[in-house]
Amino acid sequence: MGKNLAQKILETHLISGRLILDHDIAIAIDQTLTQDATGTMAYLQFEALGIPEVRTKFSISYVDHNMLQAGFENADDHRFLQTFTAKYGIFFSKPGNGICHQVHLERFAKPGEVLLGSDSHTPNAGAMGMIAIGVGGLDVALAMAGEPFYIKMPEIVLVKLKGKLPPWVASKDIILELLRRFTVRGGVGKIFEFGGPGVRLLSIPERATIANLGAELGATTTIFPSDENTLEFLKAQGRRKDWVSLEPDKDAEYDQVIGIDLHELEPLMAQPSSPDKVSTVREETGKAVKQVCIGSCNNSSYFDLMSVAKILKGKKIHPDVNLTITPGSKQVFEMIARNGALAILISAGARILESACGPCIGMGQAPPSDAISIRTMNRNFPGRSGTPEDQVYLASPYVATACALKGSIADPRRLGMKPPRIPMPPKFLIDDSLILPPASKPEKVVIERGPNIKPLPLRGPLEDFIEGSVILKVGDNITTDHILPAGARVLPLRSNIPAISKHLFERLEPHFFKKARELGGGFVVGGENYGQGSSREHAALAPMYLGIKAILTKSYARIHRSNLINFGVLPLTFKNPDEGSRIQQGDHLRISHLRSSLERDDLLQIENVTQKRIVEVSHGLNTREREILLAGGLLNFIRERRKS
Ligand code: MIC
Ligand code: SF4
Repeated sequence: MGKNLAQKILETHLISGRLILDHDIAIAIDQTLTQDATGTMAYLQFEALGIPEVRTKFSISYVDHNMLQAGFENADDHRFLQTFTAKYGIFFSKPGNGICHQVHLERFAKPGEVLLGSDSHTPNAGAMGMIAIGVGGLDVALAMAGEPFYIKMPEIVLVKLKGKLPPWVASKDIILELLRRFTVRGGVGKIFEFGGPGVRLLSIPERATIANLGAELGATTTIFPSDENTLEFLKAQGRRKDWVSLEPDKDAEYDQVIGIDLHELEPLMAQPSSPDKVSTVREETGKAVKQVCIGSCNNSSYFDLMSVAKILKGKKIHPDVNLTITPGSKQVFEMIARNGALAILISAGARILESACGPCIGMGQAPPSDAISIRTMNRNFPGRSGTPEDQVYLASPYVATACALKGSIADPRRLGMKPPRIPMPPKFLIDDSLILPPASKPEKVVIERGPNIKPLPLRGPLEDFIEGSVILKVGDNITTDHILPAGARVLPLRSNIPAISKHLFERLEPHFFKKARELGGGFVVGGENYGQGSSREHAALAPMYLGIKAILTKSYARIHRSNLINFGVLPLTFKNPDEGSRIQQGDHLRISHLRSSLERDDLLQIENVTQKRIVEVSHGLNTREREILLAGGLLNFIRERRKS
């Protein structure tokens, strides 16, 4: 039987288990990446393991999220990261060097390798023919310590691309089409592997746009073959030696095959406030637009910004529009500065931002009230931009630029010009001077810890009896942005769990923190796909810190479920989904003989004391996950294992 691409890479990294759907597997990790907002915790966790140096082939720490230095906190965290990485054998990409996924694609992603990153858009590197998975910081810490990564073998879905994209239709529209078909939970437990003749027509940055937004499907990852286009890109990055050819076998088998006829696509956009609320630009045309933001780890490449410059050349943006443009990396920034494209963007009226996440994560550029913001980003979850009741649409750079010119939602096909063609430069501008290698004398490095960096809280072993009230009941598709918001106010507290916990669930229930404190913890009830979106483990650490013992839902997003287990919070699902509507906020719940029940069976019985009824829940934990929970979390589990 022929092998698909994902199987080929997983097979060469398999440490235990079999590559059979839903079987537990452990895989070896070649590379890790962290960004600053998840990195400080990941490195504190790594430190707690007491290992002198990382055991991966390559590990890197990027600084791109917490870039607004309105107080000492972020700058202190940057110093911590710089000194920590120097000491432990990790590369450090300085603030200003760019957004982690863009820089990683340019400089480090390697066909055939496996990358684990503490950011949900790590699959961006799948464009380069690698298995790249987004996880919580603790999973990255363990990978740096040489531990394998554990996962259930995902379903492999072949997305067969046929034909050619019509003019003004971008690769963003391909992934928006997939989001329309699959929704934000349709990809859970799946790897999307792209193939078919249409793939050959997509450049690496175009593939990255698709791979990046695969995270919005809830997918484990997305992967493309490593072919001539990959070689061309790597050569231009001066990395010819990193190329290997990687294709699925001709008779490769897949769990599912779907097709997209590229020539049938048209410009699409995701309406507020979910990446899967997809409509055609045609349907939305004419609505007034007040802000356009081009950039983020999605659509901030040299090709994207050159296209924007070509369209804007000699024109001015609409007077009612604020246009921001973020080059994805120093490489992109410097190249457009040197070739004059930057001058075109400035002259058209754009506000140029530094190479960082910026508006994507609410670090500035919150849009005005009651106004439409068009963004080339990957997430438009409610309030993420920093403005409550925001109206953020996601679209390609073509659409975004057309909107900036018109002052309303506009179809780029009506711009009255030919779409720009940006050839691959024979050589990108290569200057890695902002990427610092680890210290040659690590023993001399003193780690700088500012007062914002507080020790990592841990819980003890799982109790045999837990009880408490349902402090909060929420609906379907709750994102980690709902659970623990980001933005300029909260992000600087990422290294300080006691402080950040005050913001837990604040968007849904402003008194959550106070209630949790008064009640000494309790339970949270959710719906389908609970915890979608970001990999931030703070959305599990803060509930643990406030005494939340278990979450009860209909289903979970992959990364958040692992994060809950890693920090000793039980992720339970209702056996009968109707129970989700019966259970009420305020109900008092009790679970007895928890430890022995967990060891015995998949089902647990919860006593709803208020309603005087028994609720059956399933934990769906495998043996390892059960042991982690019994130990009170992954760090306790690993330490116990190392002692014995
Ligand atoms: C995001 O896009 O939501 C983030 C911010 O990059 C997160 C990571 C974080 O919360 O620090 C992600 O995607 O994992
Ligand atoms: Fe940064 Fe936004 Fe990309 Fe997350 S999605 S890594 S916040 S640019």
